[in-house]
Amino acid sequence: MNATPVSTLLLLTLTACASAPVAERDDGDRRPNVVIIYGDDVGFGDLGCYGAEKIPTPNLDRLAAEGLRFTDGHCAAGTCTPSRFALLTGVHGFRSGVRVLPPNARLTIPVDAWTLPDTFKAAGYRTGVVGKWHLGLGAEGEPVDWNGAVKPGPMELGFDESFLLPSTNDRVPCVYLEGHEVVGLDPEDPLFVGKLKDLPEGSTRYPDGKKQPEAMTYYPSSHGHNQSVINGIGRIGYMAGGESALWDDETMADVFVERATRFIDENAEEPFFLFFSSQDIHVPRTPHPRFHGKSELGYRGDAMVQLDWAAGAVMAALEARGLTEDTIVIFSSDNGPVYDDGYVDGTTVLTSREEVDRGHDGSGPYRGGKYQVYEGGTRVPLIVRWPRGIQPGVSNALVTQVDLVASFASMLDVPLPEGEAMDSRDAMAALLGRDPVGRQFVVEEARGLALRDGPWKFVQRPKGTDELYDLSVDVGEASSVAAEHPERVEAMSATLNEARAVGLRPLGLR
Ligand SMILES: [Ca+2]
Repeated sequence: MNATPVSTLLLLTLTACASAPVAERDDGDRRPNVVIIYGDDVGFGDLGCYGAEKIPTPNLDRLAAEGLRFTDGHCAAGTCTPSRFALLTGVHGFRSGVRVLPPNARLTIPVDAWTLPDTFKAAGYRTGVVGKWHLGLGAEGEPVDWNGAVKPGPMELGFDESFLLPSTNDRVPCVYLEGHEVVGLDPEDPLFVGKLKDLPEGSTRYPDGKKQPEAMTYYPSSHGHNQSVINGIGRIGYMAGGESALWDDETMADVFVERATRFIDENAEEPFFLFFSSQDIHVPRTPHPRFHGKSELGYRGDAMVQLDWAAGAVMAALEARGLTEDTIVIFSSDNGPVYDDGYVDGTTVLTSREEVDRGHDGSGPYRGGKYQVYEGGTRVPLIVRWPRGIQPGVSNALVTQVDLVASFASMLDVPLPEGEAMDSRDAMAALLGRDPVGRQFVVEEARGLALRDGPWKFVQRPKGTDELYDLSVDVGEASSVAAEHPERVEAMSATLNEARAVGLRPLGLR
């Protein structure tokens, strides 16, 4: 351990603070339930409590008012798969070359890796995941048997229960997966997912939008989401068969809320961990018609209103069971905002250089969004509510979702196995509002890597000029000051390279 005496002392202090609320509980060994409500492509500025004026989000605003709203909370990466990988493993995606996965990709998380649900299970929790997965399914070298047992997947990674949108809503297969099985599949109409040339004879085919663009009746694709057309929406990847199992896009939020409510009801007597992973507001945005026109921003804004409704419904399920006081609810997102991400759905922003859609900036004051290593890519809404353990307020602490594994392991006195969750640090004191500073260093990943060191932001450009921003005076990363601070650039570059090699935790860097 290379930790300096100061950081060792600090870690000990943080650990002591973090375990206090559980130890002080007056009802024996009962531990708080934990529910993560995870948005998809929800930007810093997409919630009312973060400044949105054209999207009503009363339920999330209430969550923030009753909890701690972070202004410098980060997901691990500017895209979905590496971000979720890091959330669930405490390891940055770039270490394993994790990238956004194509349909039919294998499970990216090794089944023997330590995970967030493993942490809760080790503390005696029931664990469940409902919603978007996009971390792959099945073993390397073995084709996934969509008509049999689809595994390994979340059930092999520590989740007791699983109800999934297997990939993304713009990718095939467009079916739900419960446990290891596709829901509602008719054995007479088997499901095929794979290459166009391998589609079996005689099974239901979904028209290729490239050849039959008129099949895309919901709205057309803007760049290549056209390999299969399902429910009038073009998708990435080819599928055939499984007609009885096809999901209905417009009721997806209702289906996930119903499943989450069932999980809460069935596990109300025991501590539980629920990962509620919404498809909103990822493309294709297909909010239920009852949400149409509820924002001033078309499908994207209306999908955000739907997500807010879903969050409210999950909170209502907790309230109905009298679990509000006993449950830590975390709301966040897997990456920053995007507007046109493959469909002509009414957004006016068509390139990543523009950020404002009809007066609404989904990344708020921050630069960029999804796919980008600027703050808008990873600085996302982060709200933590726990009436019994958190004073409501606003925290400017620098925190990252990579730290959830080590933070909950610390809170629940679960030892992390040697070498696991290597990028995850115990940040529970910051998450509970008892440490106003949080991390000194945070790695941000997108198409490239960046490092935060307090207010300083270093963007590594292996094929170009490295960038440096002082967020204390340039929150929008408008002008790089790398030329004025060569020593800081060199130092942050060295820290990032070192972290890339061994992880921040082994380096002892806060
Ligand atoms: Ca995403």
